[in-house]
Amino acid sequence: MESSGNCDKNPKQAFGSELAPEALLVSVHSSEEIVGSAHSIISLLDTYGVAIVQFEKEEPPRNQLLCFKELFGKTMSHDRSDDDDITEVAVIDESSVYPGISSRAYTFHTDGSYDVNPPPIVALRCEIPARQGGITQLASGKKLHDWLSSTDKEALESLYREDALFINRAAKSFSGAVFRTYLNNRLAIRYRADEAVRSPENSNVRRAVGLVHDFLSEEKNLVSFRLEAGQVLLTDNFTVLHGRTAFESDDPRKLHRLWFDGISSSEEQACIGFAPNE
Ligand SMILES: O=C(O)CCC(=O)C(=O)O
Ligand SMILES: [Fe+2]
Repeated sequence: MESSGNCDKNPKQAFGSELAPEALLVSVHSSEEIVGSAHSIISLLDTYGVAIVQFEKEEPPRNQLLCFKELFGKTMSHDRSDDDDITEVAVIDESSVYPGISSRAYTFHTDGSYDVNPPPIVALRCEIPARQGGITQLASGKKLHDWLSSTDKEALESLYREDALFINRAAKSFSGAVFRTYLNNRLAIRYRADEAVRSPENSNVRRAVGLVHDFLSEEKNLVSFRLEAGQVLLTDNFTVLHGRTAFESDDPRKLHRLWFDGISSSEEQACIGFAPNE
């Protein structure tokens, strides 16, 4: 299990547009050598909640995703995932209410936001980048929490309510908090804002969700870049929100996604979640 002593030293760092995407890159020759880069990858995840692994060798997407089991433990399945729990991310149904399988923008979200236990670690590997658009966007949940804490405590508190986020997806519905305590002294974010989300009934929550939307609309709070073929975006799903911009509907853009429980038997464990500013 996670050593909380180690995690106490890693409260995570808030980040915005000043963080150059290149600072998140770790170059690795092949999937067989991933353990040798574990320290660099986990350090980035512990600092910001995100790392981008660039594989130099051409290998099947499957190898370049499954190798992360050595760092992040067991894989977790999804409604559409295959026997290895891998899900293809491409234009599958333009008319679907779910932006993830269309070419529409996929706004900022936590993966598995409608599950009681969302995946702690998300890996997204790019196979074919978009010709135009399809830009990856990241936002720090820690920065959002710190900003609300210093500007509007009432709004922040309302986001801890169990009815702050109400999601309807497939046959599932879920009601939960945007911010919650996770493993004693750490916090986790859970958010999405697409068609699956119902407007909050409570007026404080409605106002707070409006502030979150404002935060996520400001360029200075976002890191944006094009994920290239052979790159794997790794996020601490409880600290960092991710999304992507729209692209053309006939674009062959293709990614693969795999979720991990974050509990590995290796020496180093990633610290999931963040600590708030005092
Ligand atoms: O298409 C992308 O770049 C992101 C996809 C995504 O966030 C997801 O499938 O959960
Ligand atoms: Fe996602």
